[in-house]
Amino acid sequence: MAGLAAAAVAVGLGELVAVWTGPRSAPLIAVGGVVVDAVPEPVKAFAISLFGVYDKIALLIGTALLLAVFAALVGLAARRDFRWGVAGIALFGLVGAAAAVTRPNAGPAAVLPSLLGAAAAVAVLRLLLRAATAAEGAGEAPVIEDPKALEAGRRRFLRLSVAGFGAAAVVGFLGRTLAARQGVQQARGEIKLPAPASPAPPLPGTVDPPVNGLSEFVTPNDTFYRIDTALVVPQVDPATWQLRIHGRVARPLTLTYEQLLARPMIERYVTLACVSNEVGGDLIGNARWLGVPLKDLLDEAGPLDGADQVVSRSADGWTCGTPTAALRDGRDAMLAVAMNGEPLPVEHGFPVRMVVPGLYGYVSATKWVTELELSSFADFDAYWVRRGWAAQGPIKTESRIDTPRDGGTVDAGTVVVAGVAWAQHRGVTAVEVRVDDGPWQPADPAGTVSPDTWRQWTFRWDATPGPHTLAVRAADSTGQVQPETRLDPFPDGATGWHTISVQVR
Ligand SMILES: Nc1nc2c(c(=O)[nH]1)N[C@H]1C(S)=C(S)[C@@H](COP(=O)(O)O)O[C@H]1N2
Ligand SMILES: [Mo]
Repeated sequence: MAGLAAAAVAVGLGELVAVWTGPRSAPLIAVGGVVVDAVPEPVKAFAISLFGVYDKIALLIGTALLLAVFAALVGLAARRDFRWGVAGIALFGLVGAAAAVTRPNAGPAAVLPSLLGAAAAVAVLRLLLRAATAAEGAGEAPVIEDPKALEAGRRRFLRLSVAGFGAAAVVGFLGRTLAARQGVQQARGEIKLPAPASPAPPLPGTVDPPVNGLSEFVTPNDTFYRIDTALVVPQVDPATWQLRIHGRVARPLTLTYEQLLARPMIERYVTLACVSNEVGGDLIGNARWLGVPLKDLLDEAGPLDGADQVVSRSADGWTCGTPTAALRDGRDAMLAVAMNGEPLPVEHGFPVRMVVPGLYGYVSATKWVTELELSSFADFDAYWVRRGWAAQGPIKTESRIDTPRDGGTVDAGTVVVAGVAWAQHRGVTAVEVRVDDGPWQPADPAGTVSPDTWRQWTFRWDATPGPHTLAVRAADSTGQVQPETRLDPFPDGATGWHTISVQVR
């Protein structure tokens, strides 16, 4: 109990100190961040398949549980000899401090939350163990024979322990509250978005076939998938935000948020997709983005010969490598400031992120972006490339059945099968559906506004009673038909036909 209370105080105080030293220096977040960066691919894939988008919460709970076990052991050892307690806590404090100070962009002050937390933990452990010794009459203290005094001692120990947990909760909560006040929601609310110089095309009604269970053409911000390595969402103040374009360029330049907003903006529908998306998965969404064309900015900076990779960095030190050619070949690659008519949601990269049609997010879609360094593929491997993912990440042609649901039951007769297909920047030209072992039959691709978005599709199926399988495949404007071969997402995106089973009654 004494060990647990001491650890709780350390973590709580760490949260409070991290208000000044930065949220990523808090002990649990710092250690969790090191784990995120270090776990091998199979473990990560397993964790994501088990916990999905709750993988980060699961990691933090796991880290806290391990800490709790260790803290209880330290408490037990300290009862024998207090020096064990000091050593155990010091070890943990040092692990936290080392994790915090080695996080990207961390200053020396990042060690403080863990070290001050550890110091407080030693004091709490000392206090509680004294109380426990007095209560038990163990060790050097005289044995208390009086049962009443023994009971009073126990109560005192319990009271002190509860006070310890309470104090931990209060300082931890205070830290979290103060940190939230440093957040950027208010600044985000005050932003006036400029009108686009080149607006998005109006959406024809035909982009959204009226079928229950079919994904909407435009994904609302609050249900848009979120994938990143950030255990705490970076809070980047637009008032101090700057983008540096440097490296292998003739004319390095720096832009403020105000300068960015003053430039002519384009507005486009672009479908983002994650390379980790399984066949049939939902790590994909389509939004209307407002931003400054990256081509113009790069032309101003003047990339030098051989600068074939643009390395972008985020406020929290994540890195991404994008082919320079993809940013200058005329596609609508942009530094986006708005998503579906609102300033970017904080978890989707506020104040500025990259959006590049046709490339998976890990090689193109840097959120909270602060830096573009012109480099080369030979010179630099970005975050996921270092972990074995492909350096080049063009999005593969894929398709998905949204309705009926896999494993569902439908009534015999005409069933509208519907879903989405995508081949960003090439464009989906045809979709086909196969029932059981029958022939491939053409589905109806819905309306579209650009090759950079997904395309909904429908297929009228004359369903007969019994069990059936349905498969879908798409073709893109290059004439390529989506291959049957099932490949896992690692290392450059999944392939294979989405196939579902339905029962017709
Ligand atoms: N700063 C930062 N940007 C990032 C990432 C990240 O981990 N950190 N993940 C990328 C990946 S893998 C994807 S798929 C997209 C997802 O963007 P979204 O969360 O807005 O859907 O963001 C990209 N941008
Ligand atoms: Mo991703």
